[in-house]
Amino acid sequence: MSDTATELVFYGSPVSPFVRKAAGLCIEKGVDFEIEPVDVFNPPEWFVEISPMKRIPVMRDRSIASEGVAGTIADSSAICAYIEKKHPSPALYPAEPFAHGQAIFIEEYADTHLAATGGLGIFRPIFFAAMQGKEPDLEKARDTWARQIPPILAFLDGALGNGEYFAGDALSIADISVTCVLMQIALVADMPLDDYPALAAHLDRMQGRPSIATPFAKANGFIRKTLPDRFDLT
Ligand SMILES: N[C@@H](CCC(=O)N[C@@H](CS)C(=O)NCC(=O)O)C(=O)O
Repeated sequence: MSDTATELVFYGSPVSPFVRKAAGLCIEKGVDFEIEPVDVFNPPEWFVEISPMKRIPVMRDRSIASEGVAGTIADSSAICAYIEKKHPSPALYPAEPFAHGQAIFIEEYADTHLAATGGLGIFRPIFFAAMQGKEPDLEKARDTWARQIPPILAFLDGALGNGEYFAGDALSIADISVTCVLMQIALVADMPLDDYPALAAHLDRMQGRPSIATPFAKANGFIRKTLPDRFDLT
């Protein structure tokens, strides 16, 4: 490791919404980081050692250790909570206790329910098929968009209500998580949100932030090489 190496490194790829979430938090805070590519489906041995769930991202804080398990944290939520403690300003977790609880819940909802539904039901059937030179499974993706995604979008739209942010009155980890995970669908398909005006407006505002736009542009550049066009799921 050279003396000038960035302190925080995320192992993974910006194609992962969870890598983009951690990257987005750092960009909002003005914290330097780098992304070191790891193919999670064909990982090197050293990565398996630091990723107990065999997932990306894993973060390393090189000020703690530059190799081995020491200094590493797996899971984007744990990574983001760590970075918040280490670099508290600007705060991306509400100080008010109830808003804090809400932010953590919305983050969890995005990372689990939305990510599993959109990832396994839309992103993977389209992009993984294309990567293998196969026809995208549009039947599955369209069924997911038509039947499983609407209640999730309706919940998120209702959670926003008339508010600008998901929790409290400022940007938080909840806004970053929802946007990163939702945009995984937009990597492979058109994502009309006309029936969810609060969520559509939130997404629009969030897409204007470099914390969202910059990592997403990297993912989009990668995806477009294999999949030049997005699909219409309606
Ligand atoms: N809860 C984890 C989820 C991480 C996750 O699922 N990452 C995906 C990539 S988006 C992964 O590594 N998948 C590997 C696999 O499915 O085998 C987090 O927030 O970091």
